[in-house]
Amino acid sequence: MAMEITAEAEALRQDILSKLTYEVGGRAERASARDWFLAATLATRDRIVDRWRASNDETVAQGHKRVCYLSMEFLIGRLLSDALGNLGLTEAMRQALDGVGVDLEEVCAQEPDAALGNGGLGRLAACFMESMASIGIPAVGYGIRYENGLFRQLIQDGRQMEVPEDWLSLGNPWEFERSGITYDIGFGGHVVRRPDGGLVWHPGEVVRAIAYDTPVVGWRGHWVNTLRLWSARATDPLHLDAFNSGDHVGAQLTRMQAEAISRVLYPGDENAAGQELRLRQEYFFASASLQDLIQRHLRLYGDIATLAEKVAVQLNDTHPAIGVAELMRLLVDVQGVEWDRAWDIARATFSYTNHTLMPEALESWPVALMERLLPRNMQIIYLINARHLEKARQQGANDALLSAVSLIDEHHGRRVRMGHLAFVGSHKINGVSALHTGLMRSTVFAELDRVCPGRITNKTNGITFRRWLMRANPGLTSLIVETIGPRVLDEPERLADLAPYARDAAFQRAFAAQRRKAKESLTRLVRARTGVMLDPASLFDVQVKRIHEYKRQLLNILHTVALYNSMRAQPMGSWVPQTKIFAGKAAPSYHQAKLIIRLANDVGKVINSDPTVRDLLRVVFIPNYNVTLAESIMPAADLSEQISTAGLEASGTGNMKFALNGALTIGTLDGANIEISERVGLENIFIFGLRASEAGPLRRDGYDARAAVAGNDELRGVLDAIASGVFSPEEPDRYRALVEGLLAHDNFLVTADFASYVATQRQVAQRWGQPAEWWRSAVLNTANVAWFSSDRTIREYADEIWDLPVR
Ligand code: 26V
Repeated sequence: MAMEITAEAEALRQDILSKLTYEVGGRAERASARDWFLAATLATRDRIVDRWRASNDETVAQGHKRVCYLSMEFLIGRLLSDALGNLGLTEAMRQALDGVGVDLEEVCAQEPDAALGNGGLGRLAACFMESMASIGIPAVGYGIRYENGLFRQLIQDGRQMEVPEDWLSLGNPWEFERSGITYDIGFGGHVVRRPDGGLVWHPGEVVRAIAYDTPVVGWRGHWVNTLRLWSARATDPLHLDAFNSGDHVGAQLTRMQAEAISRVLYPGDENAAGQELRLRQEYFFASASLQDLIQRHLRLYGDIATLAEKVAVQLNDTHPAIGVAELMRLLVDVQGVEWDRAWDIARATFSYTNHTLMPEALESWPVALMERLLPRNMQIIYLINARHLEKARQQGANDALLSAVSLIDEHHGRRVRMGHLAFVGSHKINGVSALHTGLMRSTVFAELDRVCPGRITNKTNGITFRRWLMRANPGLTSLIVETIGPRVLDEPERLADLAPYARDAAFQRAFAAQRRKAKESLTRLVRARTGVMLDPASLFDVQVKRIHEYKRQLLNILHTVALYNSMRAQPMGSWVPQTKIFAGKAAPSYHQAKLIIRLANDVGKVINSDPTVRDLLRVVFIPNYNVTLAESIMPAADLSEQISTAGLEASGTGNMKFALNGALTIGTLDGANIEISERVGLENIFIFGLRASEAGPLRRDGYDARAAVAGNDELRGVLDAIASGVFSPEEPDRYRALVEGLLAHDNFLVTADFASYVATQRQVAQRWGQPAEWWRSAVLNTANVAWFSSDRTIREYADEIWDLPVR
């Protein structure tokens, strides 16, 4: 039956055809899916631009305060389906494309993921941008337009291989190049004193930052914000001097060195990179962003003194922390503001979010490098530090306290502590879950909290429900809307209205049917990408996130092997058929994490080809985890693995995505798991293992893994199998060192939590065997996690950090 095409769809169809002809230069008869994607995106973008201008105009006319979110990473993924959904144009676009014989899903699938981030920190920035637009908070996200985002992961013979991700190679229809918005960024050189006593920096090298703007559409299209990403260009692109003097190679090298700044995203994640290029990236985007927001402020208001009334600058971790010194330089050296006034402005403007307490992720830069690359900024850091330490001394700080709060670490070669710089330069410092904020106060920032009390505050993370429920799981969304009405689309708190249906057998069946569909679709995807055939009737037990020792994928693998051993010992036992699903990238230089990926793949290979456990257990590692893959995985998970060593996962946000889609969590009392358990209730979550208050001391005082293993036959059997080459018959010693390392120093307490984890997994299997109970818990998870909407998180930032009127 041909549906009548709406006027909106017909207008879209016309526009798409016109874009195809005049912008893409194609013909409908011969257009590729990629051509249609470009045409459809350009037509969609046209429907955003007027709202974008209106949002800007209103901000200016009303003199609204604006949030500038400075982040090295924005892990935004695909934009077309998100923009269509927020504009309410999904169905019209489907019809419009149907009209030219093209499938909307196929068109959307052409879009490469904008993988401009590593993991949690970058994805949080993307969810926050969407929420600020949805709430109508004027905001700009400032970052770097990396030509190569996070590497693409291939799995070859079980091992991770990295290939460059060139998301821009076919052009990016979303962005507007702003060739008129450029700033010069200096590096090196020296500082000279002017006759009037002022100081001027003469950089030895100047790189130009060019703005590229992408619109960020909020829910229902009411408000549109800007993602402004900086690209680096050589100031003298041809280096004519060098070129004309015959040094053609030298000229190219200088150009490449300048443009290297926005070439590639560091894939470090929780591991401070330490290279000069990384510091250049940090300063480059912090300086460009601050110059940009100052210029705009002066254009609109003409008075630098009111900066903090009109702009709130949020530092996403310490990556933009050099901005504290840079704003002081711009205020004092360029704008001529007197130091103390400038410092008040800076502190009122900045606030800083910490995302990890892992010691190896805490950034610090050698003083010598800073002096060479950013000589004036280094002087300013000394001046900030002198005043900061003087204040502390007046408050009675002794030498030990002074050395702990100093911006300069004198113990590891002289280094600038970027977390300290961000802290002293901010009026608020926040953690990302209740536990994490508490640990900030009692550990890394304990001394600074004494010297500068009252600044630390908690803002538990959230996720945007538009992407992670409505777009990722349209089937479940329809069911929810049919059941409790459409208000839930605008008011996530309404999800609580589902609770009364948790025991309703018909609703449970409908809920389970949606899960089943998502599992079937993931089964097809896994088969296409890995050749492994899954059973959608089995329990899908999922751990997807960056591969890191503290996240303990190894613990999950050990349980997998334990299960395998038990099933083989009693193949006729009454087992719950299970599927273990892993995905995630390891930092390319993180050998232990890469070995864990290899082990997961090797274990999968042996188990999946063993006929004894054919219908009982499957293990798959899905390559190249990214935002788009996550959108297929979240709706298909029955069990969400959140099993980090307690005290080490700052918050987690995958945990929220799973729970929202109705997965039950097996997890430690870590990060936001604690707050999830408080909301869904302990009967609807599987908590196990040591608590942070136990794990912390145990790790510090040294824990004896050998003793734990000696007392646990099951664990011994698992480790013996791995160490002796059961899963690597072609190279029996492949995992011997890994197992011996675990016994010698089990830093992340894998063996300590093993017994508790296995026992809790047994409870999971039991609950799965009682479907009415399982699905009741699943529904209650969805019903009870509305608080984890990033809209709620953003309202808290607006209210308690940014001093914005909350709408
Ligand atoms: C550090 C570095 C060092 C240099 C190389 C590149 C790079 C990239 C990222 C990082 C720090 C990553 C910190 C991070 O992602 N933390 C995660 O933040 C999430 C959002 O708050 C939170 O849910 C996770 O628990 C936390 O691990």
